[in-house]
Amino acid sequence: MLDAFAKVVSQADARGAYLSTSQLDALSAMVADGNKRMDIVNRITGSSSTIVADAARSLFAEQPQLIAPGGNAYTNRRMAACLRDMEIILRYVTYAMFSGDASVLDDRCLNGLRETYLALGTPGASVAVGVQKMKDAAVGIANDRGNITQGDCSNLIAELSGYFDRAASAVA
Ligand code: PEB
Repeated sequence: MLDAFAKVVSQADARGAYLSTSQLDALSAMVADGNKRMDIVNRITGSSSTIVADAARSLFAEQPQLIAPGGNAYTNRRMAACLRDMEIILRYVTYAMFSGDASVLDDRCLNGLRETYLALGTPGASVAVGVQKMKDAAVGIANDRGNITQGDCSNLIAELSGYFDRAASAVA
């Protein structure tokens, strides 16, 4: 599990080199946007239950076969497992966003997840739709300016979207 700093150090060390100017510039840009990054993580964390519940509700409205008798989220046990899975994925996305690096998401959440769903008979494509719905909600929350005037967040939003896309494509 790496963060953006450890990643750059490990890449430089593998080459036996000092940190390059471009590596330092990239990290320096990341530090400059640090408060925005924390704010995004904080907002998503604070709204996590809503993000998960709304995404699940919308997924089941679109794919009612999941909650019909015999469906993959039918019975409270499976419904609970499904909501829990979405919560876990969202939590790891917030860790990746905080770290500025996908490795925590990859190593601790996505690694083997497709195989797990295959073995369980859980439709990965439906999980991916749920993840995309969480992405839309999280991006909306992260982008919500309220009555604050603030700078450009597009790089951070693109990075955030990328973590959700990574999770969705890992299971689809
Ligand atoms: C991954 N999910 C399930 C299981 C595991 C995971 C390991 C089997 C064990 C269990 O039930 O707890 N666990 C989960 C995860 C990590 C982890 C992401 C990462 C660290 O440790 N059913 C649907 C929807 C979807 C769904 C499409 C969007 O209809 C999920 C939610 N996951 C789902 C369901 C089960 C499950 C298990 C229903 C239970 C399957 C079953 O027992 O039949």
